[in-house]
Amino acid sequence: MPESRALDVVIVGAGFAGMYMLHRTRELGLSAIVFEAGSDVGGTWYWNRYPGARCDIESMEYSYGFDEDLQQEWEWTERYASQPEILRYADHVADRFGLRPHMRFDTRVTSATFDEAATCWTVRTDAGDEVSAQFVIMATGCLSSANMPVIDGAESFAGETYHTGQWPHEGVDFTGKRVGVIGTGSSGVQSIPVIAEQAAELVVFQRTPAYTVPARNGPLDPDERAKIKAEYSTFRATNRQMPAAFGSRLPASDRSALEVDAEERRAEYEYRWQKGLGLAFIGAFNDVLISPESNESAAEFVRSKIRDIVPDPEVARKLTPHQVIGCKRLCLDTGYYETFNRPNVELVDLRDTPIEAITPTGIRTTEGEHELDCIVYATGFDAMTGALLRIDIRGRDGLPLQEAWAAGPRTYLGLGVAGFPNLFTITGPGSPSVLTNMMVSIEQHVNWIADCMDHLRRQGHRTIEASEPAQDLWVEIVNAMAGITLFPTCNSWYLGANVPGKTRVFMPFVGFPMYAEKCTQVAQDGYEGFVLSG
Ligand code: NA7
Repeated sequence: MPESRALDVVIVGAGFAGMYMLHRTRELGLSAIVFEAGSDVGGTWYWNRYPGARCDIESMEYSYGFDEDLQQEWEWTERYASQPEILRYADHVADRFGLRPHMRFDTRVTSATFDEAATCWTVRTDAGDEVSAQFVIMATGCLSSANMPVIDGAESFAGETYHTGQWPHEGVDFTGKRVGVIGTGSSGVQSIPVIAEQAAELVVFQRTPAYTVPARNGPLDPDERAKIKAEYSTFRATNRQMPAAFGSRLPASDRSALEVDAEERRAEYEYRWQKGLGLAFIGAFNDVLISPESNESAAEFVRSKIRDIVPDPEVARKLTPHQVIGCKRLCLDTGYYETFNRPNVELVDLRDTPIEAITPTGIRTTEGEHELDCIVYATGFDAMTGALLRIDIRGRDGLPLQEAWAAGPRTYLGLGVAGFPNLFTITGPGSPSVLTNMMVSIEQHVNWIADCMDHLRRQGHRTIEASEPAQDLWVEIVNAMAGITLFPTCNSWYLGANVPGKTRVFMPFVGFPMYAEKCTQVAQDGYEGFVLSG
């Protein structure tokens, strides 16, 4: 039966953001519904079931910290959790906090329209629901709208095609198959070694070579796990003080890479490479993402590893990246570069030989045709704004969000948008989100939004809305922060540069602790920069 109720809150998305938002909303005694396009909870981890899918933040950190009993009872088994284990965790949380009765699955929100006279939103779905609510909270995820490249002849392919972000639930058996993978970001880097072991032949179509460091994943040491659990809340609090809200067991470096000699530099990179410290490889020195020379020293270290691992000089050359390391998100792998030493794996460098077309039997580059039974698109996402702009969101005076963001997303704190009262975005553009441990950013945003709704109720306000001047200034600050770093130097999805036609704007805010402090201050100052009314 389609819903036609009047509620306090509509939440869009049942990933980790939507789940916790629902929990907090219900704790406040507000009525709420979650609409979710998938058939169950989990968000990113519901959709990304490709072989080898795994989190690149350690499992003891990539989990909720809001409930002491929850964090004590859940036992992660691996250092970096696999997709199935994270999905089991999401399932456990949904059961434990009784969330599912308030969720509508297989239901995609199609529009949200602000009604000025009634000061409420009307939310419609593809299942015929029409719900009105005082607040709409977008928990739509940063990496949830698949990026499918437009390639000539793609529809003519007679074999099977898959996108890593929309993987079949029953899994895919590549045994005996000739498989082509397009894309070598995190999803390609994680899936390629696993597919290579199963497939008869694997052809990897690479446009930009990836920097990746070994995850050195393995079972979690029970002593280490117990040690963290013994002081979990302190551990979480220390992580929140880290620039990207994770990795506090390794103190942030206070040295420039240029301050030490070549031997010491190499030793530091080697230590992090051997220990499997993952994204913290970039944190070896405090200026790897700021100084081009420092960055080059880290990049060159990884390049030397590629030369060591891959004996064929031509393959090694093709695999070697030359962009700034960390500019595109660093990948964590298990045997990625080694995979290209296998006799059943071929690497096609699309910079030398671009794709001309997809044919009924394979992929044709300028060099000839590769015959394939399956094509895997590991081509990423329309990140951060894709899922929001797919919904027809209309604010004051019927202004479409698509129009308000025509020149790139504009928000205040990544939480609110001028002209769109009572609409919140969890980990929206303009907040640290994808540059951090997402679980920490999600909790920080959900707590802020819940406190804000509570404040409005208590003070008798009906609406809250970002002011234009505060938003303009915030957009400038986000850009200025990015400008200090090397992030804007490559065509990354942080900039929207991976999607043809998307406006090139650096979307996340660099630096979690400073951001979180600003949000707290804004709330303490009576939601400074927002207009409260009614
Ligand atoms: P990414 O990191 O955006 O990677 C997508 C890959 O697909 C990347 O190598 C792209 O090359 C490639 N790509 C995209 N379009 C094309 C076309 N048209 N032709 C050839 N190659 C193409 O997405 P992932 O899913 O791997 O990872 C996303 C995030 O998930 C990751 O950062 C982690 O946070 C988890 P390009 O680099 O654009 O040249």
